[in-house]
Amino acid sequence: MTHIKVINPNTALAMTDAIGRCARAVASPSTTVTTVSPSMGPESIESHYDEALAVPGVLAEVAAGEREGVDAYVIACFGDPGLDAARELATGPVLGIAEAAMHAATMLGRGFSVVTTLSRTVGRAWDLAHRYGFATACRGVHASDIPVLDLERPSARAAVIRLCAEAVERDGSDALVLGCAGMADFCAEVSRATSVPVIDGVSAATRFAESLVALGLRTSARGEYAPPRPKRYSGLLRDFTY
Ligand code: 5HY
Repeated sequence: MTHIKVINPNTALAMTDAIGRCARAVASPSTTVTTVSPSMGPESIESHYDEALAVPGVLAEVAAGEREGVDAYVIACFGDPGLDAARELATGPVLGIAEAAMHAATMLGRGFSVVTTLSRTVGRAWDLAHRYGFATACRGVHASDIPVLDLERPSARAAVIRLCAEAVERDGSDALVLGCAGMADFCAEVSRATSVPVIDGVSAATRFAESLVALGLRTSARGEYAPPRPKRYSGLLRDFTY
């Protein structure tokens, strides 16, 4: 059995449940998927401040996963918060949904569009496209300006689907990346509205994580992702002493 821990870095439990359903829907029968929200953190992540304050919760869940014998992790937030730090703690692979979705998109088309939530998160999406080497393949990042926790509203869903179709036409792209874990279950409807491959990072990251484990591959313990050097952390972070 492979055990994948999917971490929703925000504390919105309804969203965590929806993310869990999407991950389990694509996972192999021989894979156990546990989906969690940390006990600390922002109810949604829509700014650099939110993202920074989501990281300790992500790292606490990875540290707990190492004690639980987890084989791989998925960070289910499109900013991939704490991805590098999590890789320093984890033995198994750690995948961010933005990274996984962008990789998948470039295997399916020459160029992709991203549809995300608030316009203030567009810069972060471009940062990640550059970081992951997809600055050219990413043809556009489009904000729906719908707050993360409003995505479950039917009107919001319809607006996102419309924007996805417009984005693909406007950018002339061949694939579409859903820029929020809260859009994970929009895939089928967006596919019908766009007729291009639509990638949800939660599903892509879950299957990629499974594949890396099946290949016997783990995060490198040498160099940048080597375990952090032991030291004291103080104040609210004293429990993070490594
Ligand atoms: C996400 N925020 O996937 C990101 C989306 C965003 O709480 N889950 C969040 O807007 O960056």
